[in-house]
Amino acid sequence: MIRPAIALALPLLLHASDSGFQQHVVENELPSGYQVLAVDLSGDGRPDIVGLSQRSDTLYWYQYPNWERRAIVSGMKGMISLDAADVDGDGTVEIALGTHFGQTDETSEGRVYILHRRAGVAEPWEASEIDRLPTTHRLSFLDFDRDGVPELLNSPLTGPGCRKPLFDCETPIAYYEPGDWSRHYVTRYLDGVVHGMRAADWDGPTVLSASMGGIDRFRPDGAGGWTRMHLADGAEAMRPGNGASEIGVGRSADGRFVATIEPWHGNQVTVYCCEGRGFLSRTVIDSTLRDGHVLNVADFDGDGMDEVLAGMRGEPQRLSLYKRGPDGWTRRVIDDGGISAAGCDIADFDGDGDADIACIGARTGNIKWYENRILDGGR
Ligand SMILES: [Ca+2]
Ligand SMILES: [Ca+2]
Ligand SMILES: [Ca+2]
Ligand SMILES: [Ca+2]
Repeated sequence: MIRPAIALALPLLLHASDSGFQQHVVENELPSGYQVLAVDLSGDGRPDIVGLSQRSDTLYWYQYPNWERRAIVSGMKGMISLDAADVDGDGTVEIALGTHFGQTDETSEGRVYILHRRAGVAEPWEASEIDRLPTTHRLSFLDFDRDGVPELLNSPLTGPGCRKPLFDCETPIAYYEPGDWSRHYVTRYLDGVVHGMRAADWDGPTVLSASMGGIDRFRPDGAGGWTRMHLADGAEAMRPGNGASEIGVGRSADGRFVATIEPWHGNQVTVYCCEGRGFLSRTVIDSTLRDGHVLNVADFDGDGMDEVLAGMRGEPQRLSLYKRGPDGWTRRVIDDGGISAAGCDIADFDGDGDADIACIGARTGNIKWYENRILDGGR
């Protein structure tokens, strides 16, 4: 068998090392998985896993440690995104859930629900609809005014009137105040498809967006508004093949770096280095993804610097971890073909102090968690 010349495609990579992670199956029969969320729903202090499928009408959670599956809510259509936080201060989390997804406002109602837990862990939750914002796509809680109550961010895929194939429109990021859940805006003026939005703590609460217009950073200005900083344009190509698709921010020896998947559902893992240099250095550290859909940044080996996790839905369905060294970035393949990763989340599932990974597969219809054994000496 003739293997492709990976060295040509990955000039900055040395060689793949042992995975350093042990795989565990959580679910093998959930079609069209899209997002996983690690959150303690049972109250034992360990993260459980919520798994969202685009084809199922039921939202499931899986209880640590045996991953027994239970329904959170049923009768939902076109689920696309969720996040969890305790918004009413009673000590248990609520879940925000986005449904009725479609790529434009012609095809998507974009309903947003808050799910409240009832008494027992096995009972279905109560769903309250709080908004309809077409193409609702990324929900994330962030206490950006730091009053102890998290606001809910909602980043739709496209804005009003957006149409295929060029998606030439302005797209907002909205937020809701817990309580009356009134809708406000971080911005109304992102460029075309906004596939990625991440709430982060970057010298305070920060919202990062990845759109056809590239990478933007929003910070609360302290007076009820937001300050926007355009960090980079992303991939340069003919629309709609331009810009960025997923986004994360991490720590390096040279200050903060930003990592992305580019362009929309793209083939590149890209790193912008670094904050002290104005993110002027753009480095494509892998260009072999197909339908890249996962980008997470965390410190997996405990050295205080962050690595980049990236995954793809398309063949060869590879999940990889990238680490910056003195000679560039090296890749560690964590899963080679066993998950068409649509979403991953990072948590310490086994409680040994290091960051583990949970991912959900689209075509593979599965959920796995990957036990971090890097500090145990590899495999
Ligand atoms: Ca609560
Ligand atoms: Ca708040
Ligand atoms: Ca590290
Ligand atoms: Ca761990």
